[in-house]
Parts: sequence; structure tokens; C-alpha cells
Amino acid sequence: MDELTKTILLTGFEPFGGSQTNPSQLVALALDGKTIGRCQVKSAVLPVDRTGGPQALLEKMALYHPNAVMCLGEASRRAVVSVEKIAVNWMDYRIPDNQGEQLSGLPVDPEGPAAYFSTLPVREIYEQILAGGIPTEISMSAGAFLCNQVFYAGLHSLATRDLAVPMGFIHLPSLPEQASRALSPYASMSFETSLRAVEIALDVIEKRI
Ligand code: PCA
Repeated sequence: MDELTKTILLTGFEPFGGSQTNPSQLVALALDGKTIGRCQVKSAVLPVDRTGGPQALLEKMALYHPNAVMCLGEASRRAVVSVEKIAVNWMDYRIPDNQGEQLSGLPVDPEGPAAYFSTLPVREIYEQILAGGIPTEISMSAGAFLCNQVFYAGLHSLATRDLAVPMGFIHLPSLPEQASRALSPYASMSFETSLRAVEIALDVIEKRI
């Protein structure tokens, strides 16, 4: 058997906004330690916290020295898997984070550029997920909450250190058990389908690193 020589850091987020669960956490943990080609997946769950979220991502990057970074988050009310293209240098939280902080109109990093593009092959990931029979889209906004913030912070850290480590972000719809409990129920995706979408994305990444 080939030696495992590469590492993909895969992150999800803890539940937030009063929810008891988060599909991104479940999917990240389900893939922890899995082997994909010559890569091993190392998973982490990030807090939904203005300082703790980005800090935890940067700590895991320093710990694992990954060859690629894939972050996951939940986008409730989105009906399909969103492969994110852009991280913006802007925070405008629509709800408080898990520490009760609601930031409004602040840059992620006052010194940083306005935005970064994902450095993963966004179109290929999107096409392969679609070919796998799973509804998906390329999204031009990861929002202005923790997901976008962590995505931006990771890309900024890699860019300022001149590290050619590809990094990207995928938003997953809520789980059926979350969406069905809302006052007005909305679209959702099963854990198994979201898991498969992320496995397909990791297969694409593995071939590029
Ligand atoms: N989704 C939120 C933060 C954590 C998560 O899973 C977001 O879209 O910013």
C-alpha cells in the first residue's frame, strides 16, 4: 500500500443560532482519519465565535501543516450544496455568535485586501458533485458571518506567508430534522447526501495536491 504522504484539513462548525446540531460538524467528524488516495483527512470542529473560530483554524493549520484545507459550514435555507468562490474582508453578523457578540460592519483584517478567491478548483468540484447526482451551485457569497470570516482568515494567513496550500469552503444545507422543526419549514439535505458531496470534493482535491 502507498504511504500516506499528504494531509487534508477538513473543518466543520459547532451548532449555532439555537440549533442542536450542525451538518458541517457531523460530516467533518465522519471523515476524520479517512484515507483518500494518498491523503489522510484530519478533521476539526471550530467554535462559532468571533475570535475562537479563526484562531482554532489557524491552530489546526499550524499543527497539521496540511497540503489542502477544506472548510465546511451550514447555510440554513440554502437548498443545495454551495461551493464558495469568494471570501470577503467584511463582517456583518446577521445573528450573534455563540458568545453573544454581533459584529456589524467591520473588516476581518484591516490590513487585508477586499477579498480572496478560493484556491481550490471550484468549478471542477462543482461539476463532479453535480455528476454525482447531487444538487449544487457555485456561490459568490459565503455571507458575512463566521463561515466567511474563517474562510477569509485562512486564505489571508496562507497568502501572507506565501504558502501555496489550496483552501476552500463548502456550505451545506440544513439537515431535514432541523428544517422540519422551523416555524416555516424549508429545504434541507440528508446527512448521507452532504457527506457524499464532501467526499467527491475531497477526491478532486486529492488529485490536485
Ligand atoms: N454556518 C455559519 C457559521 C457557522 C456555520 O456552520 C455561517 O454560514 O457563517
